[in-house]
Amino acid sequence: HALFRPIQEAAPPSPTKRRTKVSVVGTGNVGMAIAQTILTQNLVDDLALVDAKPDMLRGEMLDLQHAAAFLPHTRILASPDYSITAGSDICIITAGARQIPGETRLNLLHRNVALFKQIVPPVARHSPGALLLVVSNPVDVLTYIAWKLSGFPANRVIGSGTNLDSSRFRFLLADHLEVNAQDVQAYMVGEHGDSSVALWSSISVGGLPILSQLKGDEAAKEQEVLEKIRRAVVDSAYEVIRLKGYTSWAIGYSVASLARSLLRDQHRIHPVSLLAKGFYGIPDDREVFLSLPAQLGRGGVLGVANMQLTEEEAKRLRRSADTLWSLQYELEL
Ligand code: 6V0
Repeated sequence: HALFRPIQEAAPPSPTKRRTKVSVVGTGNVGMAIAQTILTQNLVDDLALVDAKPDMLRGEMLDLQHAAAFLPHTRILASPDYSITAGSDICIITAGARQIPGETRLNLLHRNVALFKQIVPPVARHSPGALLLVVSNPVDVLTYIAWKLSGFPANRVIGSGTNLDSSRFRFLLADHLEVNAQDVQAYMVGEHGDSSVALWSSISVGGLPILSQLKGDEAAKEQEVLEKIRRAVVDSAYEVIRLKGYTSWAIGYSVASLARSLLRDQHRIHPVSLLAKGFYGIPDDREVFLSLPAQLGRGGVLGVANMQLTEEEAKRLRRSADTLWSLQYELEL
């Protein structure tokens, strides 16, 4: 179409301007929530989707493309073939067997290790310089598996980990303290899910520490309320799954915020699953991925925050490391 006449002596586009690309492998509830949040936040030039179900995948691609008139200019691609992901900056893996009501995340492990053997090698081959961001559960073990199968350096393999647990924690604390969740600083670390560790001393609102200001009885009472909130965080995934069958919106926003920090080299702190050996007394021979507050940027994990943990908190982290290590020990890769 001659809708536009070319201008005289137009210079070709600058060869240094690269398109940013994110791929999402697994376009179920979680993958699509991540894809749609990334799209609305204008994070990438190209978004590639991969799934093992070609019809559903094409349907999802068309449905998103039909929203082009309302969205920033992003090219949306989809194929069951991994070549569609070539040259990605970030590959997000959400493919997996879904957690069924009442099933623990660890029960999913064996089903998902087999899937990762099909997924990770081609992803790594087509985007050798990418960051891998693992979301499928059990996320800490599967991030370890993705690290092993990809051969990538550990700083480029990240699990979404307790980033979501921490945002649930911040929401519930904000509700209890009647403040805005964005003003609440609070971290959950360790294993995503049932054994996650709440860092009580990390809780502050607008820079004001919560527990250290209270004394005696008051502090003990508040500690009791906080413990209830911690339990509610752990239960909340099960509750949402029981009520609607799966979780999607919060994990979508949570992973998109990780993608933003990574792509835009923001150096922001997020609790994510990373190779934790050597930190907080976890022995060097324990090659496990656990969530710790980390600084994220274009190179992946840039550093791990040096926090003051109580002996009890550090002990719980080490216990999780032992549990994960003994689980991983039995897996055949
Ligand atoms: P879903 O809706 O069943 O989607 C999974 C998708 O994976 C489906 O579309 C499948 O077709 C696809 N798939 C299966 N095998 C393959 C394969 N070999 N190659 C490509 N695609 C494949 O599940 P849902 O989206 O609800 O959950 C996905 C995963 O995310 C599960 O493991 C959840 O447990 C996990 N979550 C992790 C969270 C976290 O905080 N880390 C939070 C929520 C869910």
